[in-house]
Amino acid sequence: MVMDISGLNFLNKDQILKEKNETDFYAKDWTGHYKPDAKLVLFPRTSIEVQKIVLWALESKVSLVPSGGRTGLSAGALAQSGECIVSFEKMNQILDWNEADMSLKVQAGVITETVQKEVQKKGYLFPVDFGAVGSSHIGGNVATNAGGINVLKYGMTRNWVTHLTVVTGEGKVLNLGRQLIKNNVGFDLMNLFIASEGTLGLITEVGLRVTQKPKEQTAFLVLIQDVSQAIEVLSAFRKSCDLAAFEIFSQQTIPLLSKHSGRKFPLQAQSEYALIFDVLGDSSEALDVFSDLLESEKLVDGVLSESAEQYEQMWFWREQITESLSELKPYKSDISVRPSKIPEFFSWVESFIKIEYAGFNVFLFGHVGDGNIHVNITKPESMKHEDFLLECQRLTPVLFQKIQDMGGSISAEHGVGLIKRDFLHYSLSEVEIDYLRSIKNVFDPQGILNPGKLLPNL
Ligand code: FAD
Ligand code: 2HG
Ligand code: ZN
Repeated sequence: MVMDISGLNFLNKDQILKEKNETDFYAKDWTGHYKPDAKLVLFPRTSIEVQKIVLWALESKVSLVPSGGRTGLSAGALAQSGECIVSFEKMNQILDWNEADMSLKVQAGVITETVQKEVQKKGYLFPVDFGAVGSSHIGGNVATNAGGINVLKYGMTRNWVTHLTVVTGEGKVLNLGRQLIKNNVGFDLMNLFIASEGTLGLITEVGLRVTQKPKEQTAFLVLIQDVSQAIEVLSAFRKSCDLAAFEIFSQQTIPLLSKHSGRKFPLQAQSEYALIFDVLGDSSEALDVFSDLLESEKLVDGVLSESAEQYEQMWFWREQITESLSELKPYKSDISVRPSKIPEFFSWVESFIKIEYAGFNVFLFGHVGDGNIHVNITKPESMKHEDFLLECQRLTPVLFQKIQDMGGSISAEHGVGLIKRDFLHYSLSEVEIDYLRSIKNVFDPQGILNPGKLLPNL
């Protein structure tokens, strides 16, 4: 079907892309696996232009897919049925900084790292942090409620949002939150749009609170033999130290990263898992805990950072895992359980893969401190990619059933998008899914916003 774009004459030439070889780039995220197909990409510069785009889409019966930095891992920003992409790339202005309020206001297309740097220049911290901040947009972070490495201390993106300007699927502009710290006037509409993955409205402006920068920050990189020790080590440090991040990765990731970078892992001893965590403030108490744990053989070995350079070198082994695995095109799942259940989850996954998927490799890593694990599985070398995808289809319901049995969630921080929408019932009851549908109908009654994402088809 040809799309009538005469109603888009409020946009300049450089705000519209029509050629397939150009639109494909904007029609997919990091998920891979899917074939992109978008008719059009639009680049609004203001909230008013976004509103006009929605009104045009309603009139022309066109579906819109919001697109941020396209680093999403759930195919949320994917267009595969000739939709129109709304890219926020040109909405990249920092709008306001207010020292007294410790608050920043930006357009939705500002890159996350730019927000971090801007806030740092002012002497403060924006603590949402993860491997893709150099490309992801703040609007995308809000739309997915991104987590990352600092959730243990600072919470998820939601925790930092004080304002959203949103254009709903009806073309109405809402100013929500108003950068207030306290604002209890009935239901919290602003929070409904956080983690809504572009299905309720297009986020055009974001107000963020910031916090104090820690005076000192020390990274500890330690080896453990058994995953149950991860939780013991977490508890031991948490009792007396201010922990920001607490992450785990299995030893199998190390040769991959070494191969990519030529770097040498700083610890020699053999062990099943490594933990990396940040201690804020004075590290003397943490050093005592560290020595006690080494002495009682709860830790195999460990180092701590003594300079900014060492800190960066140590975190490299955690931050770069996704990039290093990407050429192996792994099956990925992002799940959470209560931290106390992590050991049960690890041993279940490992023995399940060993028994049912001999020859496959499982890489377990993630934010163990908050119970969020990333399961990455790669195929045996001899297996064809299509066969691997079929095997993964068989695996997903078994994995999600285990998560349901453990009282966990099938999506911890990456969202639902397209890849998990048909599995929502493993985490939500039918009644809850019905309420989600009702909310969708309130804000997007014609279903033009990111159709087919987040909610299972009826
Ligand atoms: P996109 O991928 O462009 O879009 C994501 C979703 O948001 C889509 O549904 C899209 O339609 C919607 N959307 C985007 N912009 C808007 C808008 N302005 N209004 C309405 N809807 C919008 N995620 C984590 O949570 N923690 C991690 O630790 C983490 N690490 C990562 C590491 C790597 C190497 C990579 C590649 C990804 C990682 N991610 C992580 C996933 C991803 O970076 C986050 O989900 C991020 O928040 C997505 O932002 P984006 O701008 O790229 O959004
Ligand atoms: C991380 O924590 C990201 O590194 C990506 O959330 C996880 O690649 C993954 O599976
Ligand atoms: Zn993560």
